[in-house]
Amino acid sequence: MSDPRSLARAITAIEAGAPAPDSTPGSPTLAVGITGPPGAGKSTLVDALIREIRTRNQTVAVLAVDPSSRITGGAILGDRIRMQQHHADPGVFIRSLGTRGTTGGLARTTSAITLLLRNAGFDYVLIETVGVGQDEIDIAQVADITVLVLVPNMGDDIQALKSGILDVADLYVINKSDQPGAGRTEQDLRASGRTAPMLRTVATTAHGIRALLDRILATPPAVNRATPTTRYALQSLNDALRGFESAIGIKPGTLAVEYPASGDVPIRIIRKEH
Ligand SMILES: Nc1nc2c(ncn2[C@@H]2O[C@H](COP(=O)(O)OP(=O)(O)O)[C@@H](O)[C@H]2O)c(=O)[nH]1
Ligand SMILES: [Mg+2]
Repeated sequence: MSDPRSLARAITAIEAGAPAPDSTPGSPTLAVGITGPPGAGKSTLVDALIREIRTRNQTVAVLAVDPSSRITGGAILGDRIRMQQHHADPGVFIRSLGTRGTTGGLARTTSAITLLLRNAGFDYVLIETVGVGQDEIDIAQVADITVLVLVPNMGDDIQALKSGILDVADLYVINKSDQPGAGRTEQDLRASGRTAPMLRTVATTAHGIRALLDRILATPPAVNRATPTTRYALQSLNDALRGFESAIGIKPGTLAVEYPASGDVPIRIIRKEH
């Protein structure tokens, strides 16, 4: 594994616009996206997962992506303090990414840095993102497995979540299951037609964390997802489209890259109807 300082320097360079590294074929890293609404307990869950991974003598890098830092800067600071206890551990690498000061978009940066961490040979890369906005759905593409963290009694709040984020999840976690209403959230998810597995956790006591990591390991990386290098290239193309939309004065998100699973079908840039 690369030493933390050179990793940190390489990450700063990527944030400043340096291109993604080439990917090492066959990297065994499992990149896991941990997404969900603010306050659902994602950082606490990541912290518990770090412990569980270390108990298994494996290594982990964490990317805390939090666009809310755009507004307060507080969320990232809080995460940093909470995760600081791992700093003395050479098997754990933690980096917060703000949206400020990144060149070419958060999605591009996250996907390039994830490649870097895959190359560095960590067993896991955990990517914590706030499950709001298109950026976050794009980031779910970077991960091999995406975990959506929800809480008890969500009811209508589930409908309020971007449906995209519900659909990209490979696993649903109902965290804070020490509070009543976990069954209600599960019912609401099922009622909305979602079929991915659901697990309950209490991140603050690590209840359910071992089962969660086992479940993550048992989940096949999403089928039809592109390789990390292709995903990075697609991300860059998407970022370029945002620039193009702005240049010709059309609504952001109108254009999309259509990347079919089958190699026989052409790749196209399409204009979505709104
Ligand atoms: N009761 C309870 N509180 C939790 C649990 N997990 C996290 N919390 C608390 O929920 C709050 C938000 O947690 P945080 O990890 O910062 O959420 P994030 O915004 O999703 O990263 C904190 O006060 C945590 O201590 C849980 O399983 N049960
Ligand atoms: Mg957090």
